[in-house]
Amino acid sequence: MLGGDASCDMAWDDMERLEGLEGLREFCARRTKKFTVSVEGNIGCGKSTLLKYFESCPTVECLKEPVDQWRDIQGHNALQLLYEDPKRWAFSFDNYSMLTRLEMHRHKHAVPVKMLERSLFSTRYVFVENSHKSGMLTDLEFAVLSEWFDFITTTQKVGVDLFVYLKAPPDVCHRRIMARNRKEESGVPLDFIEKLHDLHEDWLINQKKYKVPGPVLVLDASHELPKMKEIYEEFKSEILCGCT
Ligand code: D5M
Ligand code: MG
Repeated sequence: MLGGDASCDMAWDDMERLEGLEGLREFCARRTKKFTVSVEGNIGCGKSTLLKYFESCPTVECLKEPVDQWRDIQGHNALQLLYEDPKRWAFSFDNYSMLTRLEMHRHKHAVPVKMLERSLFSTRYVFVENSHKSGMLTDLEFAVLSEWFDFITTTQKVGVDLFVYLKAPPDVCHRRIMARNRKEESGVPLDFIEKLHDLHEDWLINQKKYKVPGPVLVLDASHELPKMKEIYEEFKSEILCGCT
């Protein structure tokens, strides 16, 4: 295993004595330890695809990144505004993004594994960090978001048992973003993806400025889908913290 407190209070093998859906419910009711896995990585690295792959797994509940919510905050498309005029809208966007992340972290799951598409931590250590470094957030706006983050992470249950880092070269991500053709992202420059890549590396690999609050499993996400599916299968047990 990967370290961290990933021990189950009841062996998954015991499932064999508890059959079918009823057995799964019984198992879940008797467990006290559940797992939260956060899938991290650059825009276009394949996070949604990985979640989709594990969605049908009865031990997993997947929570997609709330992009649709960001596109319609009481009629406002925050994602579009962010890309159109980041200096004006980064604070509003990141503020709201943190709220929706907190909702994901607090979501109670009945099955053993909750799989998140990104976390509060990547919002702060990658996106907010990048917006500040590139002058899209003023020092004051950055300080406000940082204090919110510190308050939330010290007072709320937002723990993550495993970070799965889908690592892919920026040019590969950029190509996939252009191919998926999300209208808000049509003008995303490669340079932006490179900056986000470096911040993911700083946080999840080098752990220079910020520590990762959990173990990290790094997967090479540079391949096309058929090979990616093989990688998901190979690492299924690790990705699901043993709850396959
Ligand atoms: O796509 C998610 C989209 O949302 C992508 O355009 C980046 C954007 N995003 C996500 N979180 C943030 C924050 N916190 N700030 C700015 N932009 C953000 P995906 O392919 O799932 O990464
Ligand atoms: Mg996605």
